Amino acid sequence: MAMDQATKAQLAEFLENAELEAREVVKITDEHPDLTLTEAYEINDLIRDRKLARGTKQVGYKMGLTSKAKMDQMGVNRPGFGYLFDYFAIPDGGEIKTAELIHPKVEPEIAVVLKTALKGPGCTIADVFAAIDFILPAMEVIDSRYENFRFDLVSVIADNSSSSRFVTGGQSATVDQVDMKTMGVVMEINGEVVALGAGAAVIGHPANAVAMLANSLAEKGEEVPAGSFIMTGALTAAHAVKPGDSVTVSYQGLGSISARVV
Ligand code: OOG
Ligand code: MG
Repeated sequence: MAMDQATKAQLAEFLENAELEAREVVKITDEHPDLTLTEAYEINDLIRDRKLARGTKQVGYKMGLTSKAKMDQMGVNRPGFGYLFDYFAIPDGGEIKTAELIHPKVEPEIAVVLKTALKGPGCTIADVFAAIDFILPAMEVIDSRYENFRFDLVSVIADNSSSSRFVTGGQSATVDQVDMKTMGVVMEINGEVVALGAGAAVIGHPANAVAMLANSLAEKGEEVPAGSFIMTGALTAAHAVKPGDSVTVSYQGLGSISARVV
C-alpha cells in the first residue's frame, strides 16, 4: 500500500532530527519494508522543505554510490542523489567536528560548479561539459544516520544519501585544463595513503554523474540551477575518521585539500 503523506512527513522529521541531534537510528525499512524509491525521494524532499523553511540555503547536490567501490562497500547496486546545504560546507584546511556528527567517514570526490542550468530528460555528457564553469577538488564527509552505516537503497535515499559535510576549495580548473576521466586522486589520513583512484571510477566519467543528476531531477520536473555545486560521488571506498586525524586529498592537476578532525 502506498505510504500516506503524514507517514512521509513523520519519517522526514525522524531522520532530520537524527541528523541535527547526531543520533543514530534504525533504518526506516525495518518498519516500512515496502517503501518505494519514489517515496524515499519524497521523504528526502520533505527534509529539504524543513530546512528551507528554517532559512537554511541549498548550495548544491551530491551524487552517491556512483562508483563500484562504493556500491560494493555499501551493498547497493545503483546511484542516487541528495542535497547539500550551507552549513555542510567546511573550508579547505578547516575542521570536521565529530561532536556534531555520529560516525563520520571521508571520501574523495571530484566536484563541478555550473555556469548554466542543466535540464533533462536527455541531458548528455556534452551538455554537462558545456555547462561546467569550473571543476573543484572535494572531500565528502558522510554520516549515515543509520546504525553502523547499514542500510538499503531506499533507506539511504530517504536519509539524504548520508550527506553531512563537505570540504572544498583549493585550486579550480576548467574542462579544457584537466581531464576529469584520467585525473588521479590520492587520499591520505595522517600521512598514510588509504585510498587512490581515477575519475573514471565514477560511472566512466564524473560528468556522466552530473548528467544522471539532471535526468533524475527531470523526473520530478526540476532542473539543476546555474551556480549549483555538484559532488559527483566517491571514487573509492569511504574511510572512518576520529578526533586527531588529519585528512588530505591530492588531485592530479588540481592541487590538494585537507581537513583536521576534532
Ligand atoms: C551513501 C552515500 C554515498 C558516495 O559518494 O558514493 C556517497 C553512503 O555510503 O553512506 O556519498
Ligand atoms: Mg559521497
